[in-house]
Amino acid sequence: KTETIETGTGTGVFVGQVPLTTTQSGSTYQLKDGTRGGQSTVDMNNGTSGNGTLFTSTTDVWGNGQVSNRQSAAVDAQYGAAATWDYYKNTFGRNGIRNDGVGAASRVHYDSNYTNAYWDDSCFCMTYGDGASNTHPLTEIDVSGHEMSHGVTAATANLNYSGESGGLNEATSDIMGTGVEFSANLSTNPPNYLIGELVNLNGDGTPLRYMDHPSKDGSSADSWSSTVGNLDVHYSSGVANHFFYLLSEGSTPKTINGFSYNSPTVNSISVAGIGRDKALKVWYQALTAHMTSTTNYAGARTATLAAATDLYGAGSAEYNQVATAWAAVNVGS
Ligand code: ASN
Ligand code: ZN
Repeated sequence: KTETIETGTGTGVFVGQVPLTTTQSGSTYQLKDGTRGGQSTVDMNNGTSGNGTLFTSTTDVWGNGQVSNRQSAAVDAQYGAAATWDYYKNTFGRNGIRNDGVGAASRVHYDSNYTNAYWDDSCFCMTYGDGASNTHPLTEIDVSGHEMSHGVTAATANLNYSGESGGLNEATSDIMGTGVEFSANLSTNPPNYLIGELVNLNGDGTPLRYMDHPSKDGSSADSWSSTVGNLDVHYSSGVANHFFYLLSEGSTPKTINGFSYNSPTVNSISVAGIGRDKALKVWYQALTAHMTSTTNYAGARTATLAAATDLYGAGSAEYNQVATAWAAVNVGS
């Protein structure tokens, strides 16, 4: 059959109504994006094995925003994958997760009552559960960006997923996932420095993580100490998430898109901030050019200073703010 690239319309659980790049094959439409490395979304039908079933439709209209419609979570996943692809391409010139032009598959409706999402290098695919009672899918856009960024990390610095390097691996996913969320700028999901704020994984409406003040989750570290590497990687990430927030926005409390931020002051150090776009460029350059599998927090400081030198010059205002932001989370100098 002849395949053509089409533009359909989807309504997701979290993204609202969005355009989707789809494939028409004969009289059937497929949730497969020929403009972004063939990225597709499949239905795992609440099972845990196999490659799932590609979403198809007789019309190029997908989902209705309700979780009871199996296509709605698929719309979120397909749109999140497209937004992640576009973010890396447009911001860093990166052509897909491995920079080889190949798109990853997204698998939705994995298992039953599965309250997680994950990236898997071996299938080059990402997977979303349906959450509690199969009614809270994990398909929020910062989760898409977070998980796919694990693939980027694996293809670049390959930070070991334990100890301080594991915290840096996790923080990289939170940082880049937040970059994806801001770039998508959804009216249904005003971008912010919280992680997973719409998924309600805690069951009480709180986000999974707070980049401006990581310890608000009850477990994450706001600043470095010699024992931070003993924490779960989703908590030792707090040091780098806090660094990134401070480097982006500075330490003065502020409200952005209706979200209020208030970072704890450490070592009595104030940070001015260089803006989110520059902070993201510094992190990506550090990840792809200077970090290795064993980089720890001291090494992340060195790597981001080297990145700031690459991008803005040694002794630039940006370089100095990188140093100040690390000092403000008790790393280095
Ligand atoms: N959702 C989790 C994460 O990406 C899965 C894991 O524990 N690796 O961090
Ligand atoms: Zn992660």
